[in-house]
Amino acid sequence: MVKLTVSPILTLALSLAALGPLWALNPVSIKGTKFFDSVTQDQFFIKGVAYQPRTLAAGFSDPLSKPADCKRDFPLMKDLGLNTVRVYQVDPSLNHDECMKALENAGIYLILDLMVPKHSIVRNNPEYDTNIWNNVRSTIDAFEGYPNTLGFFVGNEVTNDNKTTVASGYVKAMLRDTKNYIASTSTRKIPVGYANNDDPDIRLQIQSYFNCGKDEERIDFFGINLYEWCGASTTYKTSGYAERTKDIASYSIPVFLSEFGCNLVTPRTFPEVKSIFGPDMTDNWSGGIVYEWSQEDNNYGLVQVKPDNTVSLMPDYTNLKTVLSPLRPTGVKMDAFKESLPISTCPAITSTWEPSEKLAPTPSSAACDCMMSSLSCVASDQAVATTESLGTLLNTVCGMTSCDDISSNGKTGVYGKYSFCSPAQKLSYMYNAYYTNIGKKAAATCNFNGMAKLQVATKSSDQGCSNVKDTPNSEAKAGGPNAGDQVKGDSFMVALAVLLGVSVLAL
Ligand SMILES: *[C@@H]1O[C@H](CO)[C@@H](O)[C@H](O)[C@H]1NC(C)=O
Ligand SMILES: CC(=O)N[C@H]1CO[C@H](CO)[C@@H](O)[C@@H]1O
Repeated sequence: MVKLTVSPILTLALSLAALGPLWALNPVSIKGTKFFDSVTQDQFFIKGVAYQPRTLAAGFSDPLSKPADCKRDFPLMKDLGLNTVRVYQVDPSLNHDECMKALENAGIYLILDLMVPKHSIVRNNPEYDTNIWNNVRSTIDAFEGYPNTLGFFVGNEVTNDNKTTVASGYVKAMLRDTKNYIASTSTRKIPVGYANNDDPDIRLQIQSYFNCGKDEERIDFFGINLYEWCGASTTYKTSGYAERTKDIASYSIPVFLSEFGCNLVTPRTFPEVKSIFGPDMTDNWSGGIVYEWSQEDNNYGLVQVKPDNTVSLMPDYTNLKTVLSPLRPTGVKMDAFKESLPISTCPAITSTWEPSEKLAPTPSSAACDCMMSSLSCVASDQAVATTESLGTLLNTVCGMTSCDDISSNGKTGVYGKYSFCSPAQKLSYMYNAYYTNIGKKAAATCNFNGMAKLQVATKSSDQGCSNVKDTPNSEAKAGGPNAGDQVKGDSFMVALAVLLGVSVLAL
């Protein structure tokens, strides 16, 4: 019998290794117009599916926080030949380790949307405030450590016609902040993109807009939600797909279909898949994301989630697998790929393309907190609790005294010094302005039917407050196991396991 003495560090390595597979997916990186596996240097084509099951959940639900569902669904996606999921909404405060591991085990990457309905830039009345930005930062914190986080979408169809173009300026401000934040907090340059709708009036402006200007204000990849190919009687040429390929032929960054799969003819047979992953499109596109995994009211499902929480495959699943499985685009190798195209020219500002070149400032909670501590009259708890009517309350006070300090105008490029504060903070600032300037600090003027209340200011004025900057989300990072450390831990384990394998063989 051979007596083995195992050093403590090897024991540690063994027990860590027992926790999960030793391999991790190689991060995907971008060179020019294409995605590549950063280790093998193979070109990477997105074979994706939109993943946001909502059948059994009332309202908001984070699909990457439900390990049982993840383990049910991801092997089926792998079987179908998919390598990417697009998720639209998560809750950054929940734990995603198990689902991200389950994704990785299935060889699948994540593209995650950063804006959720509750905290988003609204196309008809765009604003970019601390609530939105803090949620974005927390989401980046929660996902940047996973090696299979392929990218983030900074917006999805925000501007969707020629009347809502100002909103794109606010998205671009958030893009700038998102890219700067990733650069300062992440060990890996996770790319950031935008998903466009396919509005004929403005799609080319949007495409150019997000790929023009300064480095930090440009997306790294572009998605088009494309539903032009409906049914098997349509072809690459007649569907509009060939036209869209011309639109992007000289675009300098990777483009893919961030959603596809028209369902005017059902069950879907996905004839477009042969073009997307074949010679028609692989020179110019990087794949696509079929809409969507689970059957919902809008009838796009590949699978049906049943009441007992199991799934059954729908005809669309089988049909997609049939067309997808023979297609294996190989593309080019990263080191051999030299093509480099110029960035886009910014679209001219016209009556149907209105965003100002001057972007909204970076929202700073620290600036708003500083301002709040200088106020003597603030919104009452009752006012803050009535989130829906904050806008109405603001309109009322803005009818009485100037709201310039809290307003923003993305068309003229004029942004008030507290335009990025939360609605409740803005209301407080305005109640205080009314109380100070019009009410001459008479206690009775800080009331507004119980919506305002007096407080003791801890600062004598708000001077300098608007320039106070936030630091990166240090609290969020210190709060729990940092996913970034885990990744480093994984490669440490791989290295140790390799050493261990060698020494075991040597025995
Ligand atoms: C704006 O969009 C509408 C709806 O698509 C279209 O009818 C109109 O012609 C467009 N306006 C301009 C100036 O392009
Ligand atoms: C419309 C179209 O197919 N455009 C281009 C796609 O990519 C190839 C290779 O880079 C070009 O030669 C095509 O002109």
